[in-house]
Amino acid sequence: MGMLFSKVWQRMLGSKDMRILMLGLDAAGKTTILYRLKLAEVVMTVPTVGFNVEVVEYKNIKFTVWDIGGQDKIRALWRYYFQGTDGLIYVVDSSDRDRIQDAKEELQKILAEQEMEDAALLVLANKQDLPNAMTAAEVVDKLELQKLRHRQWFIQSTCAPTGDGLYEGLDWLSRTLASRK
Ligand SMILES: Nc1nc2c(ncn2[C@@H]2O[C@H](COP(=O)(O)OP(=O)(O)O)[C@@H](O)[C@H]2O)c(=O)[nH]1
Ligand SMILES: [Mg+2]
Repeated sequence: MGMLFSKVWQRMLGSKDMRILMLGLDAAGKTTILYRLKLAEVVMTVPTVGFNVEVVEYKNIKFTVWDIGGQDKIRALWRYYFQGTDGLIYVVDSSDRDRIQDAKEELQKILAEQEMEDAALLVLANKQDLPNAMTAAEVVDKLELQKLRHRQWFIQSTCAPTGDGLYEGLDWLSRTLASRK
């Protein structure tokens, strides 16, 4: 039912297909974002050996979502999903100072994949409502985003449950991808 709905949408509105990956450590807020974007009803969970992938098709956009971290053994499987990626949305729990280093390392590994060479990068510094949250500037620093070369990237502060910042972030991403055509 959900998939049919999205297929109809795709036919109506689909000009050029767009593939977006949304990744981040577990508990960063990815699933909450899907709900907030009212995309939850079109979420299809695809159980794969070792990890669950959430796939959402919205208009001409295909979102693919999974938790990264501690999966080096199955990393080879990721490549299948990396192919053809236009944009990467990387969600960070800004209050999780203990794991920001892990978040950085995982991001670097993803960006090093050849299939991700041209992907635009939107980092969501999520959980900004929590008192201990790192600012977006701190997240830029900890993830070493300034060091990125030949990559279009943007950081946006968000609070997933209220939706604050989400559309600003997606607006950047959609404009950036549209300007490439
Ligand atoms: N305070 C706060 N909690 C959040 C925010 N985003 C997500 N959460 C909570 O963090 C937990 C993990 O979120 P979830 O979306 O399941 O993370 P996922 O593992 O990345 O899919 C849930 O209890 C969410 O309600 C946020 O911006 N602020
Ligand atoms: Mg989730």
